Amino acid sequence: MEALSFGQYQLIYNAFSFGIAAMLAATLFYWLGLSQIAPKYKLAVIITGLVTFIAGYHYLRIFDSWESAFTVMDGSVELTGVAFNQAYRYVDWLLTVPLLLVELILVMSLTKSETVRKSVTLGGAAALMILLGYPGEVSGGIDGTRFIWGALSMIPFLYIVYSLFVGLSESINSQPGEVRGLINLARWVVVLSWSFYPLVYFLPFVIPMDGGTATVVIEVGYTIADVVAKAFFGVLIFMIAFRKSQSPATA
Ligand code: RET
Repeated sequence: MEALSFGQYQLIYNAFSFGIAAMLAATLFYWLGLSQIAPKYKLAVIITGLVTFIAGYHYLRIFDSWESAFTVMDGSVELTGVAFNQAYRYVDWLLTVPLLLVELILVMSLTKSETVRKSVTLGGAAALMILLGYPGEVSGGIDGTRFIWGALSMIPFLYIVYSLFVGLSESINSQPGEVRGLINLARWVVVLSWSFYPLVYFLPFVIPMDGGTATVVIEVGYTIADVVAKAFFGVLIFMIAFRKSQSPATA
């Protein structure tokens, strides 16, 4: 990790603080709203809250690790020698990314065997994607190692995007009218917010930038993507579950 300017240090510090607040508030919102949800959809909403709770915990740890990595005095930022722990993000994603897909699948109320099959294949691909990205991220440099692991991780990523678009489109058409639009939107939010991660990962290769700028792009970029992919996506899941709970046909 390179030394940062005071502004760069602060920007990342505040992004992490925003991450903690957004994830913990989202958790409260979903769980406090559980009484509005029919029993059939409670599991999807409980998992939605678990995802943001796990993320809120990890943002607390990330924030802590960030503070330990630097000393700030009179506006000058120095490295303490304690490494900033990149692994928290990947541990978080390993747990939450498969759960996010399971959320989407559960709220669609498919048949039991289809639910299990889709959860296992998509959840498994998501876990593989994160495991393959990890060695590239922690290697530190913007170099060949980062590029190759990132490229390998793109394979399961593209499989997931493909499955969501082609595989789930059929099930979406059989959904009740009042939630079809919302489920379609949730599918788009997954694809667009998830595409943001590889974009952030590869951006320093495309646009030459110094180490400090690359750190800001990566940390702030992942944080924004996390809030959209977990907290905002969770609100959509909550709304789908809520509408289905209100409708006599699906409750
Ligand atoms: C990596 C490595 C480079 C290639 C790809 C990646 C994809 C990461 C994704 C992460 C999604 C995380 C979510 C988190 C929280 O909700 C690992 C950056 C494709 C898609 C959704």
